[in-house]
Amino acid sequence: MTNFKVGIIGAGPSGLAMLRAFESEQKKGNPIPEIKCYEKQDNWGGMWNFTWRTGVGKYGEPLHGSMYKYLWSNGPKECLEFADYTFTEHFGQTISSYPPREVLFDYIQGRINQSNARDYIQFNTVARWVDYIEDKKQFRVIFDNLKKNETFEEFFDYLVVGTGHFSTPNLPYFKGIENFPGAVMHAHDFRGADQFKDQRLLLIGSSYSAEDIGVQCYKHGSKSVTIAYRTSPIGCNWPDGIKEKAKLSHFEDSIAYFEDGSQEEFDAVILCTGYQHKFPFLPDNMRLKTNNCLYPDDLFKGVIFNHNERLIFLGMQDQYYTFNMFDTQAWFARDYMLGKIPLPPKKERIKEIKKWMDDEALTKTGEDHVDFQTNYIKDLMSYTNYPNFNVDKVGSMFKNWLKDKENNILNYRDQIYTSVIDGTQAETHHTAWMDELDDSLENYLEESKESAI
Ligand code: FAD
Ligand code: NA7
Repeated sequence: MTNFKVGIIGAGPSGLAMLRAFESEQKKGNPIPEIKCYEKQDNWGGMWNFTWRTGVGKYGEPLHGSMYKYLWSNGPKECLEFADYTFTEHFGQTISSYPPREVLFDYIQGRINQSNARDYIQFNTVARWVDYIEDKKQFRVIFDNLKKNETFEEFFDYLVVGTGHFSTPNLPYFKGIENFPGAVMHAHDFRGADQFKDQRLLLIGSSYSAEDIGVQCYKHGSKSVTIAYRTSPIGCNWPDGIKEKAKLSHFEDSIAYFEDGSQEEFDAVILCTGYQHKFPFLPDNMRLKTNNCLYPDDLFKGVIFNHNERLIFLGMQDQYYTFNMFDTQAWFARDYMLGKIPLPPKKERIKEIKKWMDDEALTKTGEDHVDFQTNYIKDLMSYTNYPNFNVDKVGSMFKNWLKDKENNILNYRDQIYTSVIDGTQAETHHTAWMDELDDSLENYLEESKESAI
């Protein structure tokens, strides 16, 4: 064991990637530091650990989960596949390209269950506050053991923050919304389409949440779905029953007024207005301050905090790539902590960060964003021994996925892709996505049903 100690906050896909990265080094017979991971929920998996709760959790903490019933992967699984653990290896059979939440959760667990990673994690434990002790070059972290209702502290030489950033809602005010008579909620509190059956729904925002909640509510029987965008529409070929409208102006009771002069009555409003990067346990000088973008400022290689080189953030970017990006970040962070990757002087780091940020500013289309993140991952991979995979090919799959969605938002999940890791071509799911109302693992893996497509 090396003589330093690493603290990991969060056991979602990012925190678990960090544990996996160290484990793979250990398996090679190489020394690793002492590691401790703290997770405020009672299980791992982060967002993928579904909760029926809203508001606060069992112990009164702000609830982390934003996922909902009937959530199916919103991108091809081949674009997020772990390079060291394939879907085929996990399920022992070929599956479709767009599995439901429970299936992806199972896959995440499958990889981490191969190790003793659970022993490193203390569940029901929330990070409350962090200090950096300059002369010792250590972090002092105060935690609450929620179950025991006890506070304790731990010291670490490196601190890895993997607490996600799709959990604290961005909740803008719209004039008159306080008098809207029906349900008003943020996407964070949406737990499924059932309650909106036969209702006229207004969704505010025009990104992933609006797109997916809108389509799900349409699928599960909402009377109509209207998506109000601020800057630009999602721009799919919407079916009758879903439409987009420019900027919402205000509400008068149940009527929404739009800036084009039109008005419409609604039964419910869901604010799909995104999330805030929120780190209530970090003091100002260690807090990452960013909006949802592809290259947050102050993070060297998108990972190492530039104002404190021992503070590491994982998964803070807006995400096309997910699980495989967290892996490449974790492998980079591991080799940096182990002293295998030297840190350039701060001036050079600032220059490099600026270069990436300038490049992001030049991106305009979804395809540009995909290229940007593809290049980012390729850069990270060039530093470590994360198993090589064809990132450019994954980038091409993402571009096809963008086209699929544009062509037909209702059946893009019926398309199939081929793994770049093991060459497995996905199976067509036994039921077309629009007809599939059962998102359970058992139903999904049932092989006997004949393909309906
Ligand atoms: P999270 O998964 O958010 O995990 C962070 C963990 O940190 C949580 O377990 C949390 O409890 C813990 N934590 C937070 N604060 C503290 C604290 N103070 N102390 C201790 N623990 C703490 N990605 C895809 O690839 N495909 C999809 O289809 C997809 N759909 C999505 C749908 C929704 C509605 C949302 C919100 C996200 C979706 N994502 C999807 C993106 C998803 O966020 C990532 O896949 C992934 O979960 C991010 O992993 P993470 O570990 O960085 O963060
Ligand atoms: P995103 O992708 O951050 O998008 C937020 C959206 O909210 C975006 O369209 C914004 O419009 C819109 N927004 C923000 N503030 C406002 C106001 N005041 N008025 C109108 N519209 C607003 O968040 P999502 O929740 O969609 O997706 C996050 C993750 O959750 C994602 O990874 C999914 O997988 C699930 P803008 O374009 O800025 O004008």
